[in-house]
Amino acid sequence: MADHFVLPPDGSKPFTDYSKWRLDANDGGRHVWKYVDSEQQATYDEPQSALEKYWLGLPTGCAESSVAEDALSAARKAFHFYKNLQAQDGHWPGEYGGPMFLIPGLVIGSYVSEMDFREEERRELIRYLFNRAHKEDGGWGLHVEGPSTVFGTALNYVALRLLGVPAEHPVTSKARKTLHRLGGATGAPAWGKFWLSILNVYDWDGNNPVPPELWLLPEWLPIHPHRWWIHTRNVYIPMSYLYAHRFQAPENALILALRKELYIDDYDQIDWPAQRNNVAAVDLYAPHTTLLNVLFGVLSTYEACSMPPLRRVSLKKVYRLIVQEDENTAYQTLGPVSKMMNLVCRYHAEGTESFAWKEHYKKRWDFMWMGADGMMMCGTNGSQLWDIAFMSQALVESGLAEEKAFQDNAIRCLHWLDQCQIQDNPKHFKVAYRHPTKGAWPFSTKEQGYTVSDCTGEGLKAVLYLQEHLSYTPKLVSQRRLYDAVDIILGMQNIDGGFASYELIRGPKFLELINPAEVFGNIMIEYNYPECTTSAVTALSIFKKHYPNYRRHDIERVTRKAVEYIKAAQNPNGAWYGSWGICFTYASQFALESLSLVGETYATSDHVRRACDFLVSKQRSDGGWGESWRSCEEEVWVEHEQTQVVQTAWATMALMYAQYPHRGPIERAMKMVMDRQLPDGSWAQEAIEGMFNKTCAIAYPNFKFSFTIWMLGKGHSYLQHLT
Ligand code: LAN
Repeated sequence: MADHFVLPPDGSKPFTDYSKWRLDANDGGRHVWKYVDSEQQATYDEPQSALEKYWLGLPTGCAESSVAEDALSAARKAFHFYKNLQAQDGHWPGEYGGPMFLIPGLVIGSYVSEMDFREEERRELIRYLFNRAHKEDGGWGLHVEGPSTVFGTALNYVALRLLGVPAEHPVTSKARKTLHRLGGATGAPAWGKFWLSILNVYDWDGNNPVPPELWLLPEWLPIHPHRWWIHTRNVYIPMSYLYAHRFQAPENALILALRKELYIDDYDQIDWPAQRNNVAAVDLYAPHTTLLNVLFGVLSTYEACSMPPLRRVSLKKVYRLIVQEDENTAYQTLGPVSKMMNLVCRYHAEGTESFAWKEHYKKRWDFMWMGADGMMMCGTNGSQLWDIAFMSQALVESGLAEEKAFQDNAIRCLHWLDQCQIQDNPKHFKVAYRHPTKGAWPFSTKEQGYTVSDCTGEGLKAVLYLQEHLSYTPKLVSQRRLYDAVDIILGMQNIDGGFASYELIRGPKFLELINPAEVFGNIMIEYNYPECTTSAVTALSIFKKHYPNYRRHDIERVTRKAVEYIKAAQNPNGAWYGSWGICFTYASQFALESLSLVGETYATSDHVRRACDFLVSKQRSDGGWGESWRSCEEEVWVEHEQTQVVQTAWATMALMYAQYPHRGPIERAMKMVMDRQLPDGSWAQEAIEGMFNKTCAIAYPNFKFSFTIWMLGKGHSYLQHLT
């Protein structure tokens, strides 16, 4: 097959036969796309499902009907469509793309570890990068909607070359021009420099030190890495291992060619140490502080004189942490960056015949998603729990779950949520610096196995709604397990009342001064987030309604303090700044849900009134809201060119939590969302929905179903009760 494939000039048409892709999604929510070849035909002679067709961008053949008459009918029509996208096991699979620095890790990490791709995967990875290259300049940014950067362009260029695209192809030629205009790969930020060094197309001397010895510091020290934000430390653990070994792929013709292509200057003439702090202006978000530069200076001196015994001990320690992380997560690891770095470390230490190499090989698939534009690498192994939790609540709150046609769907939601709850602490627990997990829900799957505060909150809410508010569902999640979830949540409140993402805040704020990543903000420690805080406390208070006796006083105390934190976190503009979705619209929905718990509404609370007035002031003439991802970066409201269905749903939910007394804005918003509904009941994909670390956008395509259905269903009865 590889022999007949002539690389097309662009990615407008599929590079494989799309009717042959099948999704395996019924193994605890694991997502694996497979290509049916002749030997497998027997296993796959079932026709493609609507679910598969939808995500591949093929016509689904689902029924179409005329415009819905009222909001509830629109919600019903939407769910009639959306239930076709539910996997047999109950969850809604989906793409989780957006960041543009993940395919390079996948491709470079695989290349240097002697891991191949299937031919169809290779082609569609290429096609995805072709399709994501910016029309104007041929480069790539930090994420799909961001302008071309050195990080995005240099690394995705390398990925294409490793995947077999020649340097003279129109796509690579155009990208290379942009890379050179931006100054060449010497201006890549630290993580870019790192991947290029691994591949041996950038000199290790051009990197700031990443010493594994940090792990030998006493644990009580405020800067000890176990106190860092979990994603940052899990990236720096394998990074320090590979840095200490100065791991690099053996030179070959392709590597030598890349050394010529990536730079403006002659590779052998580059002054590498001078490149350590060279980051292109378009890439830079969080410049080094003086403190960090001084620290790097000291560490560089240490590197120069190197102390082998200390290095040996610390390497042992970081390698142990890598193995423990792999084993705790069944070789998924916490995220996509650590996934590929851990994989390279295991390859370096144990080779291609090891169990670890083979498991890592298989688990790459969990991050690879086939879409209409080709194959991408996702931000995690999916957003399974997060999506099903919102959808379950939407089903119950809209009243749709009571309808005969949808009861089976609701029961399947509950089954999935039941199996997803983590019932034990990690295998390697305290030694791996892990937070307890017993009773928690994770963001994606149980196998990945990390506690997230708000995922536990939304998971618990979803189970309570399904088990307690519906007459026909079995009580799959026992009282004991609900208590375990409550214990987890109660244990995650920080002293000032807020909730962070995966753990308690472990380190001091000044650690942010040594953020070495340059392209992300707020990554060194955990922070409180209004979104996480809301999911946690709203879950507690719904739980308390059904189980009034369990840890009642703790729940009341925690709720009070959380609400105080929420109030204190309100932005002067009246809204709340959101870190995980875009942006003021997203977080204000959550914050107002928190305030509604303690009876603070538009009529009674100044906080709520200011928030509503702000939101209403941003409603556009078509009834919708439209906020750009740039709000997160700039920390002020930035309008989007178009209004967005998902944000309109969030803003309207916010107004309803606030018991906003005027029907006009709510009615107009609902009408806008209904007007955009397509004949099959779905909504078209609009702008990207999610964010992280201030600068990077990430896709939540299932939100255009869950939040619209929720808002239309809730809005329908809200307006009926408004006098
Ligand atoms: C996510 C996705 C989900 C998200 C929410 C649950 C929405 C949030 O409320 C808490 C934080 C969390 C779990 C989160 C943290 C950071 C993640 C894992 C991501 C945004 C998905 C991808 C991102 C990860 C850090 C990407 C890799 C990049 C690095 C900087 C390591």
